This record gives sequence, structure tokens and C-alpha cells, in this order.
Amino acid sequence: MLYLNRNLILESNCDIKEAAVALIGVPFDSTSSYRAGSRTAPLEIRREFFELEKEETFFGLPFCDIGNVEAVPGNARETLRCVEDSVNWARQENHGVFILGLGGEHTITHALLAGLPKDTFVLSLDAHLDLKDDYLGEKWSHAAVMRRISESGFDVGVIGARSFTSDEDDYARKHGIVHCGCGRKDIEKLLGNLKGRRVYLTLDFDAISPHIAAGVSNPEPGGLSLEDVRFIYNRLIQKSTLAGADIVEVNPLYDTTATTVMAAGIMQDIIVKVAGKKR
Ligand SMILES: [Mn+2]
Repeated sequence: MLYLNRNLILESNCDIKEAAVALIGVPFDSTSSYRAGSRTAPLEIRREFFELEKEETFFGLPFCDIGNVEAVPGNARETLRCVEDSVNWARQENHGVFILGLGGEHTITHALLAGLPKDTFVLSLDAHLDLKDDYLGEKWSHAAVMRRISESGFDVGVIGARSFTSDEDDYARKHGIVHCGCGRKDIEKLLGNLKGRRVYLTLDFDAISPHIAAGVSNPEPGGLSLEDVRFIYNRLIQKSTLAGADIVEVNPLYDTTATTVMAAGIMQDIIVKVAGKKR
């Protein structure tokens, strides 16, 4: 059974069967421990996307918006199951489709990986490591998502990390999880090791400095610039095989800096580059 709400703002350019890129929203933020509200992002990012000037080429691209998953408020596990069902359905309809997820909180990334081979490298841009065993007793928490992903067999790395516990750092060291802060040389070194690999990119918007991206659920001082983020996904598209991506933790309720517009712009750029390359 599918739990997709298709009552949306964006028009698809094609059916899921013909799509190179499929967009899927997950309006879920029940484990948000600080500022709730990222559940509004899937619709708000689409609204800003609708208003953005589109490159003419966009309208001819094989892009399909498959809708929003019907999230289950207060129940992360059940929500993840619904996301997995929807992703599996999309992959059944179109084996090679590139799934672009829109959160919602970071926890959803675990389910968006459904169907990807375990030798995929999961690269997270995030101010936090999200490697806690649990957070406030909740294993399926935004603060534990990279730990759950690592436990399910994927290689994991984090760029932009600047707020984490020594337990998380220990876990990273024991499990070969690479992480770096925001220095360009460190970023290039980490990306250099991903040359030729299949990579899934999860962009937690709090990786970006809150002075330009205030609309996030857990802001942390310092951070990546928009240019850094563009550099990273462009490098992955050129030198690695980008196999899927998501944009999570955008919180329109606290957006005083056009964070939601930045998310929409990144979304457009990734769609144009990935769908353009596949066509
Ligand atoms: Mn995160």
C-alpha cells in the first residue's frame, strides 16, 4: 500500500516511468529536540521552487514529483516504513531513478536509502555527527541517524561537523567513519577518497552557517558557505556517481534569511545537473 499525497504545487515534466529524477517529500519532524517545524519544509521549498526563475532547459528534463509521504506524527518507525514503501514503489516503476528526498528531519534519510547497494557511500553535510546510540532514549532520532545508517552496513562520512560528543567521535574512529569541519582542504581530501564511488548525499541544512541559513532546526555557529555546498555536489556529480540525495532539517518557521529559497535553488541545480547528465 502506498502512502503518497499527490496534491502538490509542482507539475511533473513526465511520469515516474520516464523520470531521471523523482522528488519525494517527507513532512515529519516528531523527534526534533529543539525547534520543531521542518515538517512544513517539503511544501514550502516547493513553493519557493515554483517562484524561482527556471532555466529553460528545466522544462524539458525528465523530472517527476511523486508527492509527499503521509508521515505518521509521533511515530518515526512507522513513518520510515511508509517512506521505504514509497521509495521501493518508485524503484519498481523505474529501476534507475534518482530519488531526491525533501525533509523533514534527518531521520528520514535511513528510509530514503532503500534499495541502494550497501557499497554506496553515504556522505552527510551536517554540523553534527548524528552518531549517538540514542537520543533521550529514542533510537530512531535525528541525532542518531548516521549511527543507524552505519549499523545497516553503509560506509559513512560527514563534512561540516563542528558539534559532537567524545562518544560520537570514538564511535567514528572505531568504525572508520571519516569526518571533517569546513576547511576547503579537508573537504577536498575527503572528496578525493570518493572518486569513482557510488555516493548518496544527505544535506542537513545546519551544515551551512546560520548567518546565511537561519531557518534550520538546530543551528550551530560557523559552518559551510553556499559555495562550499555547490562545490561538494558538483564534485560528486563529476568525479563520483551520485546515486541519490536529500535536503533535510530546513525549518521555514525560523527562516529569517531565505534558507528555504536556498534549498529550492540547490534542489533545482541538482535536478538540472543529474537529469541533464542522465538524458
Ligand atoms: Mn543531522
